[in-house]
Amino acid sequence: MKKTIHLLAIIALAITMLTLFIAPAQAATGAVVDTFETGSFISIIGTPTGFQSIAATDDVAGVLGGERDIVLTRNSANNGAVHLDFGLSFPGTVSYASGSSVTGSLLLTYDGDDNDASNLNSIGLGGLDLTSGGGYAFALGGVSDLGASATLTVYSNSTSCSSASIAIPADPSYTFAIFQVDFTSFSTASGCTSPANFANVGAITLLIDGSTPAVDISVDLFETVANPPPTNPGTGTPGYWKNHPEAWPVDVITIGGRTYTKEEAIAYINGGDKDKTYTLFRALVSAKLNVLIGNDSSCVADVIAAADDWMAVYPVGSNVRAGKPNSPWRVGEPLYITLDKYNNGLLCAPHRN
Ligand SMILES: [Ca+2]
Ligand SMILES: [Ca+2]
Ligand SMILES: [Ca+2]
Repeated sequence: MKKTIHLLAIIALAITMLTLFIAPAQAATGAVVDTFETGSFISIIGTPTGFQSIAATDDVAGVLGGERDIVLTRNSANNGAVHLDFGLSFPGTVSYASGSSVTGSLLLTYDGDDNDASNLNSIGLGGLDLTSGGGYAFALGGVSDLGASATLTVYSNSTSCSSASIAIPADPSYTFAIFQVDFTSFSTASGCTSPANFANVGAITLLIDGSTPAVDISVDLFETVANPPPTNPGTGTPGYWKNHPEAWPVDVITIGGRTYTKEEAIAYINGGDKDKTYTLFRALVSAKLNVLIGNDSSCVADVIAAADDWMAVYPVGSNVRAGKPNSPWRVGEPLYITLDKYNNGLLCAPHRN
């Protein structure tokens, strides 16, 4: 057993220099859950034999919720060793190791500063929005000599939680890799009756499975991944889009549930303004094209949807006149004004010029 641990330390030192040169994740970084810079060394060894569990909490600045809860468990019936270290096997890493014929698990919980590793406070993080800023996945960096699985569980409250597992393949060369799991891959976890809402998160757990005897598992990164912000190539007005058919990103466009070819749409854009359906049509076509080429749509997504609903009832050419007290344009005009501002680069995306 001791030999195994010593050998591990030697391998760790030998590989430390190599790991420094491994490229970071390609995706944009979202919220950090844990970087495992510091933490408690915990060891279970000897008698009483069989199941033993040790719980601890680490208050660490930079860890999600300010505190990491730890439960290290030995499941095998013998008196062998299960170790947990931070930074000893590899710098900036939590490492789990068990002796031959010894099995166990490591549970890390992020549920706020409750000073209680034995109980889960399912609302301890206070309704964190993991989707803000484009967050869409978790990234876990790690390695295992014999292979292991990590199960992530996200809680919105005690009855709404979702989980997903990451398989860490066996790699005796100890080359750290980054494993990503999308929020959409999660499903309702056992013990819960409904899925978690990733925009309202109260706790996150990471369960590392040590059911393979003598397995070594290290994790150096636990964070969320976000889509890069829109590049905002710039918006065009109806005048731009009708004069630059070659710039259209699509050949057909759907407005109010009806599909128009590029040529049909440009013909309608060239229509007059007495019938206000033409006015909203050209603004909506332009706004949709501006979004399709990669402009930020966050400030107009609702208005585009509302304008689509309006044009489903009043398709282009249905002769809606402005002015009358009960004219549908009283609803349509505010939508038009917002879309026109967006198309002129006055809202959340700049003008193309
Ligand atoms: Ca806690
Ligand atoms: Ca604490
Ligand atoms: Ca807790």
